[in-house]
Amino acid sequence: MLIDSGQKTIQIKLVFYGPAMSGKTTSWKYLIRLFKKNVNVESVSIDTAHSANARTLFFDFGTFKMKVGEWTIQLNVWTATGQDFYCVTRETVLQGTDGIIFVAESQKSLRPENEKSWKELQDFFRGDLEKSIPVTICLNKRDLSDIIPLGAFLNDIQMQPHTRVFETIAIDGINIQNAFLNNISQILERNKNLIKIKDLIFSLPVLKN
Ligand SMILES: Nc1nc2c(ncn2[C@@H]2O[C@H](COP(=O)(O)OP(=O)(O)OP(=O)(O)O)[C@@H](O)[C@H]2O)c(=O)[nH]1
Ligand SMILES: [Mg+2]
Repeated sequence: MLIDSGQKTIQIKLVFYGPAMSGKTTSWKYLIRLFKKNVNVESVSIDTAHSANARTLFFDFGTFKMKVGEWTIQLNVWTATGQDFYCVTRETVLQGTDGIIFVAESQKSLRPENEKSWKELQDFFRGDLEKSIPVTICLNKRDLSDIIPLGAFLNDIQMQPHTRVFETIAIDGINIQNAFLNNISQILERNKNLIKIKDLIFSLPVLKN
């Protein structure tokens, strides 16, 4: 997080992370559309060259500026690629991030992929992930039929009690904004001594669909 008290600007970095094809780019695109619709938000977005089948090659990146009172919050939002061929890029994308949204797969057949990706993420943070950084989980694709029950998922992914799980449908934007705001609120809460503007946490705008 970068805080410029003179300019009254706070920069926050957030990364969508998770197994291949779980819906990271779809969630990110939904947020981009949402922010672009909102008149108070300036935004720029880049999705890096996607392969022919629309897989993310390296990352997607978007930046949004929102006015909250007299402060400007600049949100820099990235997605990491889930493709193992490009796994070296994942750690780079995570550098200096303030928060992580872990987008998990709901399809039963892909259950081990969640555990693998979650373990990789834990390893990047030497097992200290949720202590060092706010994490929010999206259990995505809840619209599909053969899906992992929430209870079974919670059993697979051993997370800290303070980490929240949202059941999402990224293609329809269901719960994506809630997961996003949960992560941003945790980031602001953790840094409240630095920011000294508690009200900020409670005044994040909820954008209209
Ligand atoms: N049914 C359903 N399909 C979804 C949902 N979210 C994403 N998808 C589909 O899943 C596929 C992969 O979505 P992406 O957003 O590209 O996944 P990703 O995690 O960015 O994939 P990589 O960048 O390759 O790791 C696409 O065909 C999406 O349309 C969802 O909530 N429900
Ligand atoms: Mg992607």
